[in-house]
Amino acid sequence: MTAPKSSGNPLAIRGGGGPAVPGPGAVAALRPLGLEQVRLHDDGLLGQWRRRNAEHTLPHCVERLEDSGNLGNLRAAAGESDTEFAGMWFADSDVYKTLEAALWELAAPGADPGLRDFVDDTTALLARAQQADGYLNSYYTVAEPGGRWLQPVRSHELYCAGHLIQAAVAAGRTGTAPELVELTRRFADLLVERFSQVEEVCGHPEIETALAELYRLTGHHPYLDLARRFIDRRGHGLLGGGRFGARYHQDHVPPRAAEEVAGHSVRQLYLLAGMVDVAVETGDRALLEAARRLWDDAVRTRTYVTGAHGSRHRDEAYGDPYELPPDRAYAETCASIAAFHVGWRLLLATGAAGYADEMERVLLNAVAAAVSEDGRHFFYSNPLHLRTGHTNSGEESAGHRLPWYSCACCPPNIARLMACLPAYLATGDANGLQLHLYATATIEAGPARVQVRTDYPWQGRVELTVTAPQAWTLALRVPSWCASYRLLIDGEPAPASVDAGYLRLTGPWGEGTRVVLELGMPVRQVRAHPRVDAVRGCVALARGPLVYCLEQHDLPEDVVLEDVLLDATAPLLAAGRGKGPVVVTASGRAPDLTHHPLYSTDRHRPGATPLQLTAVPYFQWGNRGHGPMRVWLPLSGTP
Ligand code: FUB
Ligand code: ZN
Repeated sequence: MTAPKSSGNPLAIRGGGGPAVPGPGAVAALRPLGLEQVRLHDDGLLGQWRRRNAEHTLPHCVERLEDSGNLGNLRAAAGESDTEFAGMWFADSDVYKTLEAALWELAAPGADPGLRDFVDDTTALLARAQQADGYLNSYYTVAEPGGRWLQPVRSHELYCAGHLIQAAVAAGRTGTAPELVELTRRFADLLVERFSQVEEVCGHPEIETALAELYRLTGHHPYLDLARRFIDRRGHGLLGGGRFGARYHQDHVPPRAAEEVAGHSVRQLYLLAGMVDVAVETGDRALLEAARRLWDDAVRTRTYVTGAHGSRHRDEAYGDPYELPPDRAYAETCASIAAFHVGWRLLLATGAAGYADEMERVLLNAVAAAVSEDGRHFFYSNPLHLRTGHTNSGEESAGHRLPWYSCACCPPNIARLMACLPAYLATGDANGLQLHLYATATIEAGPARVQVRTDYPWQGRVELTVTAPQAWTLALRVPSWCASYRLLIDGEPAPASVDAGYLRLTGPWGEGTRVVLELGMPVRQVRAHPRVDAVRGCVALARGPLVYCLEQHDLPEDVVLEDVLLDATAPLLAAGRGKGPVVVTASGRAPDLTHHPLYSTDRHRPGATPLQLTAVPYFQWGNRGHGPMRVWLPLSGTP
């Protein structure tokens, strides 16, 4: 078989950078720095997560791809084995996400050389599994040959292609595995040929953002045109409703006209990512505004305090406005990751700090909670309350993190996000540098060098050593949760005011100017909008960007977690950390409600025995054994 040549790339591949890098002609407020410019050190929380991902999560995913049959599927597609197709019909996407993670990871200093073998072997396997015309999908090669492109609602063919493209973009940007870029382009060219004029879309968005990224990498315009077409074809009923209905697939209203997020939350958020990418590359203000409007709607009415999206188990969907039950929260890990991706894109497009606030919230709470401390166990759904007596420990409502899932979309998604974490810390332009996420890191941005040292998010002190040209501006995000802060320059208090979420400090910069930002982090009682009925009369404890929770583990054995009431007026203290996390102590009480009738006219009175409560960061729950947990705490005095 001879493969047709790729349509050719009129421009050289634009290497460098990390994920979602706007092209040279894009209308974007900020420019990413890229992995090669940001070094995340291992001695902070984010650095530790990145390392744990490299040493545990990513190797675990690689092993699971073999054990679960994903790689076997591709071998069968290559005609090298006759094993039956294993797993979900979109199992190839797990391979692509893991491949993407490995490619980002290989850009890190000291990366495990074994990853290179995985990349090379998998790339070679994909090349063998690819069909002569560029088509690549093991399910429709092995399990349903002849079914190609026949089931756009269900098939996930373009979804899988999208993840392949994202892996190839990582290969291109890190200068690794050019063969992967080449074979992916042959498939992408086939998509352009097949779908440019045929009015079809995929049931699961993903191809839109992927094609826009491939355009950014290659400069090949048909990829961007097709991405835009896929967005504009949505909302016209092309998917035909089907079992799940048009809203599930965001096919009920054109994305440009939509006022509310709807349907399957991961699909909605991947679509939003594509909308922003296409908008900035084409200068399409209306499309960008539509994406901002939908995002605003999600954040205003359908986002958990942990930053997670999508409350309904049924259809893995967004609920109605304010439908945010903590115990039945679906809050899929992939939706949290997608929310982070959308936040990043909107931040780049607009420069507005609120998007970075959301990135931080979802990363440090919802995404972080989805991985165990050992990096090898994962949540798929992320409840904010695991009830005493929780019995449904199936995959969609697991009471503890599982090593893998029959639908394993989340673990490799975590791996690919964590592998390129450094790329999200900062942005830069000719005039300066904007620091969005705080972590111990070294950043080289053109003529400037910034060394960041911090114990964030445990402490609010961020120390920077800056070497920069005289006319240069350092922008430091002051998170929206922060009510008071202090700035010191070379040891002297410096006046500073926040401009649209950032402190903007312009030189003169001497060699090694020392800047210290102290973000006040008192413990806060956070209340939900009263329409979030499920948590009326409750507060969530938060400190800095972290949301806290109570675990049964920290209560006396005879106290039932659901009986605990927090004293509304008692002081909330952050307790020192030693080697562990900063915990929050509070006082409360726990009337024994075991025999309280399910319904009665009595108002139960809080018991008299005071109780010392210890709350731990939500992201750490479930790491000291299995047991009940809750974020939203009823206040004493509230029936
Ligand atoms: O359909 C592919 C992935 O599987 C979705 O993004 C997840 O929600 C899960 O359903
Ligand atoms: Zn998932």
